[in-house]
Amino acid sequence: MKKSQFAIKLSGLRKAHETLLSRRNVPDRTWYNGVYDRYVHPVVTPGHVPLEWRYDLNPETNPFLQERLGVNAAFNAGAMLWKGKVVTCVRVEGWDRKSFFAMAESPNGIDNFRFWEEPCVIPETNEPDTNVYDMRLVPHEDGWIYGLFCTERRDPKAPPADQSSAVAQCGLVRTKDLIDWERLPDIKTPSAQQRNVVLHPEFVRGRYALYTRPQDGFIDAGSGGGIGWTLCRSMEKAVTGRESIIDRRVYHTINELKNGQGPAPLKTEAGWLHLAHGVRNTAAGLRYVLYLFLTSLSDPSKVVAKPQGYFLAPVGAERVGDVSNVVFSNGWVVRGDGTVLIYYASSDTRLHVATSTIPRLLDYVMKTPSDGLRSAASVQQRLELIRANRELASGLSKKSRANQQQRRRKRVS
Ligand code: M1P
Repeated sequence: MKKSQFAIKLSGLRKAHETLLSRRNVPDRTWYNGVYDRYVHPVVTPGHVPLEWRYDLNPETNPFLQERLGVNAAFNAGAMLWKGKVVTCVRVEGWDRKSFFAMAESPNGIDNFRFWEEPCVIPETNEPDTNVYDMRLVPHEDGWIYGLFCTERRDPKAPPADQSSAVAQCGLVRTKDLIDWERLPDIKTPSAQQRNVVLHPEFVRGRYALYTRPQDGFIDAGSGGGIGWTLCRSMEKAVTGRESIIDRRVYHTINELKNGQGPAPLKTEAGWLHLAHGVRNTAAGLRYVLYLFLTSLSDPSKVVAKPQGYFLAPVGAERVGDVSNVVFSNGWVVRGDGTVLIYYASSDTRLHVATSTIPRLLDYVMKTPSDGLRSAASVQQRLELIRANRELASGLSKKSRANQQQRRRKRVS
């Protein structure tokens, strides 16, 4: 390619990139459920990743302006408020299948997400991570911001023919500025495998509290499995006690196969509000959806309300991607104006936002019936709703007939 053509091509790439980054995002008016709003565009995609991270921009060394280190996906992001902006710690996956973390910030949390100049540099331990992903960013009351993420290494016990078995554990970093990350030892729990480990943002009885997902293998059928809960004295050499299950997997529900805590819970007047993902089996493979539940303020391990079914499932284009039929969330924040920004990724490919408020979410969690676990119970729930609506409608029509009569009588007199 001639240098002049290179310059024209590069300027086109820059323009297209800027157009994507500055694109306004608006609520999707074709969607309504009263619980949350969806948005027309995803908030972060592989296309948002800076050109400098993907292309060698030197015409001498890259005369064809080829993409050298492509990005396959930008998804599952931790989130928090930072200096008046919303920051997300995005899982960026390269063409080489390895994930890494990169901060992207937005003034309103809905559009104009821009990556910081360089990705996060996460120090390794003596046992290097093969792959890292799904960071939960947790500002803890001890003053540190913690990043808990999944670290995967090849299973040392796997024979050479098996090149996919992994051991997953919870990697841990802490920071004060989201730039310098101090690596701490991986969290040690009694379980052979850990994913979706999340730090509770406050001390509980003077200890750090963790949500876990104990597993022996791919799924832990033995103990029943579910979202676990455990305490530990220190995050500097975190060794936890026994895990108890606070939200169990249940046959023929949205989380029959597995589930995991999403981001750290939000503190509300009514209790700790939790966002989690549930996984069920289908003939077409696994289906990941999001659900909410509420735990007690005095004991965050005690579930006090849990609506039946899912809160958010993939729709439309969200259904398709690298791992289709998946929504996953590890980040949400409450903006200064009370808006809850829920970051969810679709099909392991790109990141979206849904917005709501604490009163709307609490109304949903506390007034939606809990799971009846049987078809007959589901019919009863629906009958109650239908009959209450019928009564309401007949009450309203009686009232409006009475009002009409009253108006007529007034006219005559
Ligand atoms: O592919 C769907 C998700 O699978 C894993 O989540 P979990 O361990 O709960 O099944 C993770 O790899 C996650 O990143 C991914 O989105």
